[in-house]
Amino acid sequence: MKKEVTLTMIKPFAVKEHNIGEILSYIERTGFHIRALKMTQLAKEKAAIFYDEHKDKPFFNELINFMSSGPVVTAILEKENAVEDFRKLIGSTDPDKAAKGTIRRVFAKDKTRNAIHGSDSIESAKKECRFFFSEIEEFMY
Ligand code: IDP
Ligand code: MG
Repeated sequence: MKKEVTLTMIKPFAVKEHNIGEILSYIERTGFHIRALKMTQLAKEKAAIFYDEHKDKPFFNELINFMSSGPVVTAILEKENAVEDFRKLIGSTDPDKAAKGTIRRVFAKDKTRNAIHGSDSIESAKKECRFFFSEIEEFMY
């Protein structure tokens, strides 16, 4: 199977709870190769662009406020079938529904503070990698 990249972001609550190391370690142990990594904080405007597809949802403002409330750690992950496998690894959006052993089941607090992001398609992954790592072109295949 062809190698793929996906974009992850450890969200502010998980950063605040000192879970960066454990989450990255889990990601590496399950076969993902970290190709780029940065810690940053999203301005509200940037968070709103990232989550533009949800702009009409009732939770949008809460989501944007939360996502800009503190630092995030974002990374490009590489693996065969990375997009689909990483979505499986993080689990359902709602941590109460996330399967045992998934990152959200272990580290999420609730639906908003659900610990981590993972791209939902190959197309989104490319777009999101470019969004955070515009300086790195070689990963954008
Ligand atoms: P995903 O992160 O699993 O792809 P999406 O539906 O794309 O889930 O939603 C983006 C983010 O918006 C979620 O990760 C979560 O933080 C937040 N979110 C989604 N649905 C709700 C909700 O019903 N209440 C509060 N926050 C939500
Ligand atoms: Mg999504």
